[in-house]
Amino acid sequence: MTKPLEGIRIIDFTHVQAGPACTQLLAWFGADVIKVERPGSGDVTRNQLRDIPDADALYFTMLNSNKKSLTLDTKKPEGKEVLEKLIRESDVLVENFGPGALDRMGFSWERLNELNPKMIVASVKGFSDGHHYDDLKVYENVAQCAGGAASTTGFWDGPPTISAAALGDSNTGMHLAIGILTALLGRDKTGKGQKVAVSMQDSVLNLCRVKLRDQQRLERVGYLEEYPQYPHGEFSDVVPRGGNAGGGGQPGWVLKCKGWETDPNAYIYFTIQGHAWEPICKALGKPEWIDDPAYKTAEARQPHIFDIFQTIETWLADKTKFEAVDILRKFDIPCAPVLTMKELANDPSLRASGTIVEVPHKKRGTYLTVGSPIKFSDLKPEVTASPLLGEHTDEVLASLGYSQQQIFNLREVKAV
Ligand code: CAO
Repeated sequence: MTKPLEGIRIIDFTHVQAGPACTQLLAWFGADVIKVERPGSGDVTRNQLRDIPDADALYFTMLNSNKKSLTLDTKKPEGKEVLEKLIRESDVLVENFGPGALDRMGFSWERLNELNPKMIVASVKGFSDGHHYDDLKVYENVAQCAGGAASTTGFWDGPPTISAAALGDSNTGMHLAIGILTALLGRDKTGKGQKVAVSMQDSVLNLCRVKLRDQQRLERVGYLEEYPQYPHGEFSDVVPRGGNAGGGGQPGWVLKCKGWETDPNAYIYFTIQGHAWEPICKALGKPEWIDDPAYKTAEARQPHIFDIFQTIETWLADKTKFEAVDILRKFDIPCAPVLTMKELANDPSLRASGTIVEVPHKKRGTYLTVGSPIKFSDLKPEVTASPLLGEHTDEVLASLGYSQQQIFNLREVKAV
C-alpha cells in the first residue's frame, strides 16, 4: 500500500516528547523520518526511567517508532556539512530545542531557507516568538500552568493541578503536525517552504478554550451555573476549579460503584444530558422524578444536583462500573467506566483497532505502545520499532553520497 506521506523526507531534530510525538505521527503515515541525535548519547529519553538495563527506555520507544536514527554532531564542522547536505535533500526539518539553540548551531531560519527554499522548518517552543517569556525552556507541567490548564483543573479547596494527559507535549506535537501538513499543501501551490511555529502555551490554551469562554461569562453575569460552586458557593473574578463537573451544558460527575472502598478506580462518569432526563429516571427506577417540578428541568435540578448524584450512587452501590455502564448504555445515557492503564492495555477492542499495539524491538523484546488514534479507510498505519542509536547512520550517509572511507573519516573525528 502506498502511504500518503511516502516520498516526504523529514529531518527530525526533536527530543523528549513534544517534537517526537509530531514526527512519529508523520512517520506512521509514510514520511521518511530521520532522527538526528548526538553521537554517544542521543535523545535524553533513551536513558530516562529505564526498566531494562542497557535497552532504550519505553519513554523513547513509545515516541520514536517508525523512524531512522542518524548520529551527528552538528556543532562540529564535519557534522554541519552533513546536515547541510541533508537539508538540501529534505522536505521538512522539525525541532524543539531550547530557545535560540538552532541559531547558535548556525542554522537560523534565514540560513535554512537559503540552503533549501522549499523546506518547511517546524518548531516547538514553550512560548511563542516575541512573548515576554520567549527565552524560557519549558516542560509539560510548566506549559500546563502557563496555558490555563492548571488553574482550572482540580478541586476548589486544593492547589492548581496538573493533568496526566500530555497537554503541553504531545498535544503541541499534534498541533505542529497539522501545521506541517498545511505548509506542505501550501508548498504544492507556491513552490515555497515556510516556517511553522507552535508554542506549548498556545496549544494548551487552545484546549482550554471553554475556560476562556467561562471567564467572559463570569465577568458578565458573576456566576457559572454549571460549576459545583453554583448556587450555594461563592465565585471570585476568575474561573474556579470545578472538580469533576461537566464542562458544557451537561452536568456530570465521577460516581462511586461497587467496590470503591478498596478499588480506587471503581467509578463511572455519569452525564445528565438534558433531553435524557426521562430515560435516566427510568434507568434509576425513579419514574416519579420525570414530571416532578423539582427535577423536571435542568434549572430546577441544579440547586440539588449533588443530592441527585448521591441517589445515583445508591443505585450504583451493588453494580460494578462495567455492569452499571452495560445497563445505562441501553438508556442512551452518556457514561463510561473509569478505566485503568492495565484495563486499557488489555482491552480487546483497542487491540483489534490498532490503538494498542505490540511492537517487536531488537533489544527490548516486545513492547506495548499506542498506535495511530487516527483511522483511515485506505491506510492502516503499521507501527515498527524505534531505532537503536545511530542504527541508520551508514544508510543515511550512503544515501547522501558518502563513501565508506568518508563515513570512516567522519567516525574518526566523532562527527557521527
Ligand atoms: N549535536 C550537537 N549538539 C546538539 C545536538 C547534536 N546532534 N542536538 C542538540 N544539541 C545541542 C543544542 O545545540 C544545544 O546546545 P546549546 O545550548 O549549547 O546551543 C544543546 O544541545 C541543548 O539543547 P536544549 O536547550 O534543547 O536542551 P535542554 O536539555 O537544556 O532543554 C528542553 C530541554 C526540552 C527544556 C528545551 O529543549 C526546550 O525548552 N525545548 C522547547 C520546548 C519543548 O519542546 N519542550 C518540550 C519537551 S517535552 O517535555
